[in-house]
Amino acid sequence: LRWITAGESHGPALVAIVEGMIAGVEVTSTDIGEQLARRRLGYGRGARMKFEADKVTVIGGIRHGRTMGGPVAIEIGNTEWPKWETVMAADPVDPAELEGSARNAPLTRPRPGHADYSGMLKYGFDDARPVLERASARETAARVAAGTVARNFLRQVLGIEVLSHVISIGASDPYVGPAPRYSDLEAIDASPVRAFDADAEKSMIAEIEAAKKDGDTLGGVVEIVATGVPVGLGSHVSGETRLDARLAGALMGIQAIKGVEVGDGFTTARRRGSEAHDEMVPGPDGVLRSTNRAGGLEGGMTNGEDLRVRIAMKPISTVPRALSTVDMTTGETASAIHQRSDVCAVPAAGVVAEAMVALVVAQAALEKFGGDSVAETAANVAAYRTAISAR
Ligand code: EPS
Repeated sequence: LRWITAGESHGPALVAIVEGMIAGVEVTSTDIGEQLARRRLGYGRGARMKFEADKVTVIGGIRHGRTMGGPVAIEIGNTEWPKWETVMAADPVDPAELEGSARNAPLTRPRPGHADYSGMLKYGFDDARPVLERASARETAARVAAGTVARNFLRQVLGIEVLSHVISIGASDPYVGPAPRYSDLEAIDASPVRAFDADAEKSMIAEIEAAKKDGDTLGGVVEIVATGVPVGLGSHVSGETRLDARLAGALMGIQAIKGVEVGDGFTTARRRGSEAHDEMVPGPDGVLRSTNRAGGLEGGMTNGEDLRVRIAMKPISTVPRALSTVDMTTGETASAIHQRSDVCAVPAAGVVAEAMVALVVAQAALEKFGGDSVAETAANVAAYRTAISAR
């Protein structure tokens, strides 16, 4: 399974292509739209979320609600496009048409924390526009669309569900307690900060309100959980086949993510071995664990427990109270670019992270079980389950 996205924040559309999905997976544009709607939720989002609608068109790979085995291509139209038609035109435009356009004014004051500065130098631009258009987290809409195909495959063929919840925003009191179940997802999505717990939610909202008042932005921590994962996805045999490495890579690839923790991660580093691992006890259908500190991953393979990973998101780098920078044209001290911005996009990042986890787990599942159709892959999964339950 491979996936790729194309498109700019203020271009006509984003496109996602998922290649290598088996035939027979049930996916509709409504399913994709529902996931995209979840990504738009969240207290602290900026004005654009109010008027940008995600317009989904499936371009290929799905017929009558089922994948056909070919690449699945999904387009998400930017409803903002008419305002950017000239500034972001693919074909050359008459310079007179751009004259006096505020939208086209060169952006020469890179935002600390953003891709602007390195991108301008690396790609040889005097204007940060071509960098920020692609660096923008608008692109995550395409990832969520791609992730929906993986999600539906995991549910239909393996009974795997992927969910997420926000642990903390800024310096809010972090959630401590058991990981939620898939049945909790509706309640989590109903929380304006996608919190699992009312106290944690209150503390997160207070943080966002305070940051907003101060013209500031916030990051936070999100936990992603996958339930129903069979033993043996990923492999210990090489660094690049380890599922934890692949999950970390995919999650770090989300805009603004600065850290990934598998299971109890950094807390486990402070524990003694006797307190760090998940002891095994015999159960009716195989080995049981009394704890899940490892986050469902041992030796780079799933161990049958829930997958549990956390991501750390940095505060959005478009800070309303603009930071100091250098104007790349004049070389003088300046205030960083500021247009509009979100105060906090941590709740949305959880939905994006679910998509990335779904894609990576689906990729590992297809490697393990193979097949070209739902019937064939499901039969392979059933045979494996029977084989391991006999041990
Ligand atoms: C983004 C900046 C904002 C967000 C955008 C991501 O856009 P603009 O600069 O046009 O105000 O609204 O997010 C989305 C449009 C989205 O759908 O998530 C950025 O710089 O990352």
